[in-house]
Amino acid sequence: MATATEADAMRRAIALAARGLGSTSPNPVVGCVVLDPQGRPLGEGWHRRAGGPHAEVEALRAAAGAGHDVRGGTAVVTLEPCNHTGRTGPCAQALIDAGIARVVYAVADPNPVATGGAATLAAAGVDTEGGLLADEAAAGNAAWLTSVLHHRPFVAWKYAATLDGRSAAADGTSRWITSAESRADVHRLRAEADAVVVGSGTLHADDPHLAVRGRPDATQPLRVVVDTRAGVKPGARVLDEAARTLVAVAEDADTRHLAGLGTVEVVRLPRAAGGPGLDVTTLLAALHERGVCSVLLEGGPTLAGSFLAAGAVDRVVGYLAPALLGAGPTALGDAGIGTIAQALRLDVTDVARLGPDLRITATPIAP
Ligand code: AOF
Ligand code: ZN
Repeated sequence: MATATEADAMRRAIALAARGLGSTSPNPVVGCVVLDPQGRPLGEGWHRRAGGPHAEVEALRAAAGAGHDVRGGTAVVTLEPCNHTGRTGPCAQALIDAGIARVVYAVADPNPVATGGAATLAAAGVDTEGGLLADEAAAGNAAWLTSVLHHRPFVAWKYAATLDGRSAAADGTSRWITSAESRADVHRLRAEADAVVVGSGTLHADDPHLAVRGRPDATQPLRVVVDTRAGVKPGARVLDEAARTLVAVAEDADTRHLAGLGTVEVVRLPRAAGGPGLDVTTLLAALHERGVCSVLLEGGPTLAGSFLAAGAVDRVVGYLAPALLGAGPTALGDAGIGTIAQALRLDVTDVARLGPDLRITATPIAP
C-alpha cells in the first residue's frame, strides 16, 4: 500500500508532468519525485521535450546535483518506468543502478515498445507498486494515452459564448465576447495542442491566424482548415508562414490556387455520409498519421456539430462571458440530436473564473 507521503509526492509528480504539455508530443508528459526512506524529497523532474531525458532520469540527476544519496529511496512516477532503449536508455535500469529500493507509479505504460519496466524492477528486487492516483495521472496524459490506445488524436472542443450560448451577435460581430484573460487562456490551450482546427465558416467570417501569440517558447500547433470546397484565399492569414497549415478538402475540390505555398499541405478526404462537410473520422485518421496526438477544435458551430455527431469530442471547454445577446448564432450547430433523451450529457471536471468570465471544462459521459 502506498503511504500518504507517496500520494502527496504523486500529486506533485502529476503537477510537474503538466509542465511538459505542448512540448513532449508525440511522447507522454511524465513527472517524477525521488524520496528518501523517511519520505523526504531528494529530487524531482519532468519530461521536458520529446527525445530529451525521461522524468526519472531528470529526478535522479536533480537529487545527485543536490548532493543526495538516493540509495534505498523511493521513486514516485506518473508513468510506469520504460524498459527500452529508444532515444534514451531504459529508466527501469537507471533506477536499479541508482539503488532505488521502491518504485510507485500511477499508470501502466501501454506503449508496446516501452512496456515491461515494472517486471524488470520487480525481478531486480525493487518493491514495485502501480495504480496510485491512476485516474488523475491518466487525465493529465489524455492526449498521449488516446493516441497510443485508440490510434486517433484526443479532441478538445473550445468555444466562447455569452451566458445565453451565443457566439456572435445577430449582425455577425463577435469581437470580443470574452475577456482578455479568457483569450490568453485560449493561447495556452493552443500551445498545449498539436493541432488547431477550424471550419470554412469561421475562416471566412474571422480570417483567423490560429498561431500561438504571447508565448515565445511555445511549439506552434499545426493549423488545420476544414474547407470542403477549397474556398480559402491565398492571402488568408492562416496560410502565412508563422506555422504549418493543413487544408482538408473534398476529393473533387479545385486547389490550384494553393499550389506553391511552402508551409501548406492539402489533404483530400471523403465527404461525410449524411452530414455537411468532410468525414470527421477520416480527418482524425489523417491527423494521427501526421503525428498529431491532440486537437483543439475552435469552431465554428457547424464543424463542432459534425465532431459531436461523430462522437469525436473528448473534452469541452466553454468560456462563458457574463453578457446576453438574445439573438445571433449559437456556439453549437446541429449535432444530430433531435430529442431530449439524446442530449449529450457531460461531467463537469473543472470550473474556473477568468477575469469576469467562467471557464467550464467537461467530459462527455459515455452512453
Ligand atoms: C518519455 N518521457 O519521462 C518517460 C517515457 O521516444 P523515447 O525513446 O524517449 O521513448 C518514449 C517512450 O518511453 C514513451 O512512449 C513511453 O512509453 C516511455 N516513457 N517517455 O518520453 C518519460 N518516462
Ligand atoms: Zn524512460
